Amino acid sequence: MRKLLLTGFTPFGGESINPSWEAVKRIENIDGFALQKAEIPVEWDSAFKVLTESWEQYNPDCILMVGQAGSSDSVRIERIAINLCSPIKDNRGKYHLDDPKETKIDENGPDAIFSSFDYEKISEALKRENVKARYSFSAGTYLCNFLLYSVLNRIYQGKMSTRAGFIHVPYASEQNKTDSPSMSLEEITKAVKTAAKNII
Ligand code: PCA
Repeated sequence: MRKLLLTGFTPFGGESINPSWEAVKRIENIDGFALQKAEIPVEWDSAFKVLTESWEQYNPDCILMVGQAGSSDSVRIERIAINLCSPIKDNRGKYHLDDPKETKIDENGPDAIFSSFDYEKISEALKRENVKARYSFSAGTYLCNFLLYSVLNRIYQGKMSTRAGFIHVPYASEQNKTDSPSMSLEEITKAVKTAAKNII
């Protein structure tokens, strides 16, 4: 059986929940996969370390990371990660590398790396489940892009066969964001489960 590592993030930006982790938490099993989960802190210096610990311990065939994209009205299938971090403070009030300027994730790494999951299969499966979803060609320049780039770069540098990708989910309606689009946690959980099932 294939092994899947599924991750979501802790709350950030003053929120009390992060729908990405709430959805991951609710998923108990995925047909065809042995499932492992990790909650990733919204902290530049520990996010990738926490994911790597689970990676090394568990040696997954696939990694699906999930994050919240508050402004989005649909599930975003992230196709690419870039080697750049904006000077945005994390949950500890810190910048990437403590530098209040734009920084690279890996000084010697490629400018961008494509996700390696089966994005077409995921997109079609989400359509079948009537989940509003689209491709996205920018995961931003904050922790989500940082985590996706770090994972894809480790696979690339290590010539590993692990398949990895990222989906962004909207706010959960339970977060009561009256002026932003949202989806119910139930719908978001269905979306994450469907994406995970079709990752490969
Ligand atoms: N979303 C943020 C970081 C954590 C999360 O859930 C992002 O899009 O970068």
